[in-house]
This record gives sequence, structure tokens and C-alpha cells, in this order.
Amino acid sequence: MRFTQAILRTPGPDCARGLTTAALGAPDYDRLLDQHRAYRDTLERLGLACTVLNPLAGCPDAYFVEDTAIVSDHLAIITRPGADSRRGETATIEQALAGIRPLALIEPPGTVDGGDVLFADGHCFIGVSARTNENGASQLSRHLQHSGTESTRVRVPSGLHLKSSVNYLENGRLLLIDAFSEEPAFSRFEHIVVEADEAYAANTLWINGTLLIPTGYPRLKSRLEALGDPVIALDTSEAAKMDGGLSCLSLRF
Ligand code: CIR
Repeated sequence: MRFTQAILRTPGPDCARGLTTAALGAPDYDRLLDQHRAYRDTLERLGLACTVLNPLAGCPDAYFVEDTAIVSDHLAIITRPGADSRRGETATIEQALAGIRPLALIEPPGTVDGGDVLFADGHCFIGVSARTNENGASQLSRHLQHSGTESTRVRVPSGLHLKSSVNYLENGRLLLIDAFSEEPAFSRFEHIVVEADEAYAANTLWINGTLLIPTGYPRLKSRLEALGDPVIALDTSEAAKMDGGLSCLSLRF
């Protein structure tokens, strides 16, 4: 498995108007832009050609592009985000993906956020959460099945999205918080359980053999380094103020 492309969107100056539960204060726009640039540079260094879309006025969460599409090897499914305020984000993502994959759409009353969709070893796990409903999960599962990918639904009882708490690090390794460690759907994977006070770092990304972890989680960083893959820490302090993490800042395929 190797990623060759990514789609990102530059954050807009209205970023503080996005949805958040974090109570960490407003993001500093210049710092957010610097952190976004460092993220993009890292993806490029790891071999991904990055398409960077312009900020979308009136859609302050639009730089969290992961939520707007699911890109599999065979098709791209444009989501219908669970939050009303984010529905205006998908049209430009649809345009960006149109020449890259055949497209499918999630239709009302279905809702899906890409942050709830986790590919692991050729299988897709779909989190049913406050943002992704059963109808959306069924539509997504049918689209994936038509193109040969099986999926399993997983309840997301806490956290914004499934990938806020569970991520696949390749080679059979699943990084997850304790609340998901007994989930039967994940029993065939090796579990790396993130300690409660480092739970935000469960949103760590595998990119072509390198692990990208948010800065500030030294114990998990050491544990991941001990596995042998290179580990790069990236500062996500400003996106975190808007409930964002490393995965949500790009669509990778
Ligand atoms: C939201 O609440 O929708 C945004 N403020 C954060 C979205 C983060 N997305 C993700 O983790 N996939």
C-alpha cells in the first residue's frame, strides 16, 4: 500500500467560526497556516503530490477535507456531512475528484463524515456516530460493496469520529483508545492501546512507512518509535482547538 496523492484545503481567516467542543480558545490564524504548511510539506516529502484547494468563504471547517469524501482504490464517494454547516463544502471536493475516480454520492437522509471511515487491510470500518447515521452507513457500504470492498459498522459512543479514537498503522496494527479495545470488529488486529491522557494522539497517521503523530504525546511517540518505523511529530495545536487532528486535514489516496 502506497499513497501517491493528497487533497488539502488552506484554512480560511474565518477558521474560528467553525464547530468545536474543545474549549481551548480561538485558533491563531497565522500559526494555523504555518502548521498546515508544515503538514503539507511533510506529505510531499513522503511522496504525495498535494493538490491544495483555496479557502471556502462561509465554510470555516472546510479545511477538514477528510470529512467530505471517501476515496477507495476504485471510486470516490462524496459525503453528506452530518453537520448542516458543513454541507456546502462538498461541491468543490466533487470537482477536485471528478477526473480522478468515478464518483458516487451519499443522498439524504443519509449523513456520513469521512472521519468515521477507516480502511484497514482492505476492509472498511464505518463508524456510526453523531455525524454518520445508519442510512448514510448503509449507502456507503453498498457503494463500497459494488466496487469489491466489504465493510463493517462500528458504534462510536464517544469522541467526534471513529478516527478520533482508532487508526490503522498498517502491518496488522490498530492504534486505539481503551473504549474500543473490546470491539469484536477489531479483534483480528494487534492492538496498540493509547493511554487515556494521550487519547488525542490516537489520531496518528501511517503515510508510506512513516508515522505522523501530533506533538505533545511523548509516551506514545516512544512506544511507536520502538516499533521501528520513523515517527514525525507535527504540531496541530490550532486545528485541535476546532476538534481537528492530523487525519482530517487531508484526503489521501
Ligand atoms: C467539525 O466539528 O466538523 C470540525 N470542527 C472538525 C472536524 C474534524 N474532522 C475529522 O477529525 N475528520
